[in-house]
Amino acid sequence: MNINEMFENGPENFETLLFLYNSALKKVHTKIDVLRDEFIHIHNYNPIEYIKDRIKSPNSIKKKLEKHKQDITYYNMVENVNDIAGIRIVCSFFNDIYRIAGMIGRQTDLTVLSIKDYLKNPKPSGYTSYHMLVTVPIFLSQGTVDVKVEIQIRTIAMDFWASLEHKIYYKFEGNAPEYISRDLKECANIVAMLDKKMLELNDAVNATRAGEDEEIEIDEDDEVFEEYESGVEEDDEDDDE
Ligand code: 0O2
Repeated sequence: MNINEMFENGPENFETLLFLYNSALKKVHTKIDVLRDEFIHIHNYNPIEYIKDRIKSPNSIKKKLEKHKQDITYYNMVENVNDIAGIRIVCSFFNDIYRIAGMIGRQTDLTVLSIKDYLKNPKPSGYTSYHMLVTVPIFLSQGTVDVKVEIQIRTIAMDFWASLEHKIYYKFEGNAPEYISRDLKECANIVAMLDKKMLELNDAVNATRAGEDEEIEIDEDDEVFEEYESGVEEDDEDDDE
């Protein structure tokens, strides 16, 4: 049951709406924290740099409805504004994005409504990120309601670009001169290159570490190991005498 069904034609006030979206945000945030902790526990590696969450401001909700030529009603907010509750997961490396998305997708109490993969298909602005629209069940005294949360997953470099691009465009109220859009697009290409390079470096370091670990792991042909083994045998012989 979604919010509009639960309240038969939409919630009666903004506070109810906020309460529901805040509850959903808390639940998904905790879920991601647990997945991160489990990942560290198993792999001794933290793929997440930081997590941010926010409830969309009333003004931004209004603007979005206006953009979609919708009346400003609670019903329409629930139905048509998908990112009232939003969580952003900022991870270290490009491949962590799909790893995290996979972990979220496998959560049986979340329903994935849609996925927008702006990594494979960047926006014309140069924007890259992985968006998942999910619903999470919130258990209330009069029943269970499914609340939408938008999850954005991106690297630190992508987040840096998106934050600054957002600020620059905001200043121009969407009417930035052509050279600004072109330069921002160019910056997005640099960000993509940076992410690729960082991933390659990380892979190279991991490969070297794996090699070192192999060396440390007892190599039975190793001279030191042979000496150690022969020493043990000698001791045993001594003991037998
Ligand atoms: P804010 O301030 O982050 O909340 P929709 O209007 O949601 O039905 P849309 O906009 O195509 O359709 O949805 P999409 O692609 O999932 O994008 C929603 C959010 O992604 C935006 O929310 C931004 O957070 C981010 N985003 C999308 N495109 C860009 C971009 O070109 N630059 C930057 N910096 N962010 C982008 P809001 O509500 O626009 O903004």
